[in-house]
Amino acid sequence: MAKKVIKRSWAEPFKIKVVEPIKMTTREHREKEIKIAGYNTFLLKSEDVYIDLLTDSGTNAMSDRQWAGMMVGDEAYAGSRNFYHLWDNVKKYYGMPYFVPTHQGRAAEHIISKILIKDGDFVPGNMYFTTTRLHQELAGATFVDVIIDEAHNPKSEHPFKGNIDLEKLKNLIEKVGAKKIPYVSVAGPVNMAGGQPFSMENLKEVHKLCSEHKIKLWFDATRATENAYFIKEREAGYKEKSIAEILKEICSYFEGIWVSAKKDLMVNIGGILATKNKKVFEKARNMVVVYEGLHTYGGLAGRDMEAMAIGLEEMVEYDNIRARIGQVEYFGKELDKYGVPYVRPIGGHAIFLDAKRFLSHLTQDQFPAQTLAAEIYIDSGVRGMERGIVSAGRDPKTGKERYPKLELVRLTFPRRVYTQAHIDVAVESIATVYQNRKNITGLKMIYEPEYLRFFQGRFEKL
Ligand code: PM9
Repeated sequence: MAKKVIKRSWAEPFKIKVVEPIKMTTREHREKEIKIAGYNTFLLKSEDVYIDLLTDSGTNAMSDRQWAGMMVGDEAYAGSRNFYHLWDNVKKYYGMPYFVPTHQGRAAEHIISKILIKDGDFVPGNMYFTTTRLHQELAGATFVDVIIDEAHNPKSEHPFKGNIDLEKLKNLIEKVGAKKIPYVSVAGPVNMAGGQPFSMENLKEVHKLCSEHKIKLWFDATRATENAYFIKEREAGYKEKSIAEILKEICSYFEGIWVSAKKDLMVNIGGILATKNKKVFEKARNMVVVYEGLHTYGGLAGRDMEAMAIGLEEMVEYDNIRARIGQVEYFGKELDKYGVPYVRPIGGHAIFLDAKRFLSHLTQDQFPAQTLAAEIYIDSGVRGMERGIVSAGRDPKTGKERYPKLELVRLTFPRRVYTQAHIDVAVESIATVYQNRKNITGLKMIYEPEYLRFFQGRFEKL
């Protein structure tokens, strides 16, 4: 008898018009290349990579509308019409009246950190992000992690692991005083926690507490539509709301946002700094001409701003986000068949392998996640990224290693780029490495740059 249909599958809401060939290399070649790259997947040449799950940053496939937009770039030095299109959409989708474009997210982080932070300040946040914390520290602040404890536990199934722990935040306010806290830095979903969202309920509570102490909230809205998707799926009262409505409500609790447009907006380059505060905006508009370019292009070409403007319209389409997060879910569920440990629940943009459990025979000083990312590359040419002790770096005051609880390898999905067949190949490779895990030895660091060492650090096999 024929199998009974019990569910209807979803599919991507697009078809493929342009393709870019990729090539499979031999294991021997990959062993040589990863050694040359100092066992750092950031230092590989992309032509030696088969399936590139390093990041979803600037690696997304633009739509035909976005490519058409590139052709109507107005490359005037000042007052490009694409800037005004982008500004209109920043107001429409984030609800922020004032806006400065930047060449990417960290440029916006640099500017806003310099404007808001004074030497000796404290910036609480829902787990650190590498570039965000660095700019906060370089501006003179100490970052304080106030995320809920569950976020540091890869096995916890808490649906909103991006939530802020109100007690931790209250304690910090009591300890250092509200005047020493220029803003609370909120990201969602939280990248380093495994793409985990915060809930609207938690955001409202944080906003209430901060309002009582006259502390502002600033939002890293880099993947905000994914947070909005999880609120729609998991939080009571939001099922019938659109992604655009939820995003607007989230932003309403913030004084301002910064965005790496290379993610949600599905462009190759771009950043956004937007706010409701006119004074902050005026300072940002003045600083952008020092570091980025005139305030109507901020280090971007007119065509880039047009692709961003159109990306803002596409990023809130439910079917797009459903398909994107659906890919990550599919990947996780396939890994379950082989018992591969990864951060639960499945997050927004990536699967984060739990390297501490995967390579439980290695100590954290032997860089398990760095080792695992290299081993997966050697096995199949699939490229992921370390998100553990190397990414966490050293405490800037003591110079000591930070030893994060999470020691992860991130396998990230560029939007609209790979198919289910690519996922199957990646899963089989990870499962193969898992089955051979006992034979894997760790690494030692032989070159350590001062800032963001995960990008350029080099390692040798122990
Ligand atoms: N994120 C990512 O791969 C690219 C650089 S770090 C490997 O996840 C957040 C939440 C990000 C982010 C970049 C930035 C910086 C800010 N916030 O890369 O400078 O995930 O555009 O943005 C990366 P830019």
